[in-house]
Amino acid sequence: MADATARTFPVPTGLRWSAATAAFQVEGARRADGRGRSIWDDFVDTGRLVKDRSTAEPGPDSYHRSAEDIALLHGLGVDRYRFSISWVRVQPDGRGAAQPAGLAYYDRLVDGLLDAGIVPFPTLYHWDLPSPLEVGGGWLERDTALRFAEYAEIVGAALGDRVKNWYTINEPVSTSLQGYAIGELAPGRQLLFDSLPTVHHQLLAHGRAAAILRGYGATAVGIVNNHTWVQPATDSEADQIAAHVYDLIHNRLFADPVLTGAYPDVAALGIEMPVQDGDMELISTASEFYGVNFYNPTTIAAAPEGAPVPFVQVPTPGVAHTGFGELWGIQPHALTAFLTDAARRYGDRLPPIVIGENGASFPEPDEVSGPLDDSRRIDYLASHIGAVADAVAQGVRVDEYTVWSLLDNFEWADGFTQRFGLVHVDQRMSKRTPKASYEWYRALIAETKSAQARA
Ligand code: GBH
Repeated sequence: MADATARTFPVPTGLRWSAATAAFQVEGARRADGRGRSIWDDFVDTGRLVKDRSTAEPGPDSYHRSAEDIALLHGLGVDRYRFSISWVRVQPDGRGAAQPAGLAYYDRLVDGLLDAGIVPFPTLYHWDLPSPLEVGGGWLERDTALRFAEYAEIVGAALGDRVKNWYTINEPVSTSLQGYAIGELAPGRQLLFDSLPTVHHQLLAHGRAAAILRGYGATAVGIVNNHTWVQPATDSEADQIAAHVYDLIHNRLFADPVLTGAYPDVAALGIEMPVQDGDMELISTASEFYGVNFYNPTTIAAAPEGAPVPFVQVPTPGVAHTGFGELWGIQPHALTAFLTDAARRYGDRLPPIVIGENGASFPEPDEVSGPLDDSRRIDYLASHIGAVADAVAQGVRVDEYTVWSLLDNFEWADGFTQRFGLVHVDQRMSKRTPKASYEWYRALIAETKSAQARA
């Protein structure tokens, strides 16, 4: 059955395949080896901001079980593994000397991956800002970008001899909009448009870290943004304007500076970025790839008069949705539309695209006695890989596709209530049980590789 689903959709040839996780979501072991505190420790420890009040422990407990993760990746046959490095394991206070025990964990992980023939492709920052830096203003402050450069220096020096591919910052849009503007994610601030300096400081941190990592021998460094395809709820002028504004804020505010060296014109919205001399050159230094995380389309209507922001998100009509609710619609051609639009908009400035995350959660039990038949996840993945193939057929260069996630894990404010894994993980015993989608992805990778070998 899994195979039948896979054959319904085209599969692009020549792609590299990967699967992803992030440190805070899978590692557990929050007190091990001198690890410091991040804004996510603060968020979970309030005991009320996370849906099921879970604390990210033990979860997959990858800090102690990375050998199991590597074996699962090896079994899948992926070319690469996307994981993230925890800043507070490396620098417990977000500044100063490195913590050798924390770094040693990543050292072992990298060696284990290389031994298994898997290219390590870490993310330097996946949302876990050291708490002391947040106390000082977090990403609202330029100094945080400077601290980030220091952290990149330590990690580059430690791993740069073996790690050549890096993502700098994961989804600055989520940190800015959900973390600082509306407060759904850490650090839980509700600054609305006043959050926007966090955009510039994260992009600046990306630019500085990329230069540093290249200095340590990296051959591919890029940012990875969350992108969505924005459609107006109706063709009324008000909805079209609202959708345009949302597209500017969610997509172009993050992509334009990196790909064109300038922010889109947001002055009309009262937005001014704290740009200093040289920043835009650094931010737009050509990257070897552009990272795109894609989950769902976004349908936008004009907000009622007097609302704090001029747009509201409404369900995308006529589409099914994931376990995350009716706003997370499933519309694969929205991914094709985003990719082809980006290729048109940015032209030669757009480097090859790496899909850094794509995946879906559906309600699944915490305990299983064998492989879950997660056919809806298989459908989601197959149809989105097909959407990538459609974009490739229209001339977009996509080099890599990454499933979110290798493992069921701590889904931020939703705790362990949303499961994205190819591999089921129960919350308390950290037992890993591959789902049907794991076997499906394994077969897909094997098939495309043997097709390539024949070609
Ligand atoms: C990614 O972020 C994260 O990088 C990863 O850590 C996380 O586990 C994964 O995705 C799954 O959530 O307003 O209902 O339309 C996800 C970024 C931004 C995707 C908000 C969905 C819109 C939800 N998300 N977006 S909705």
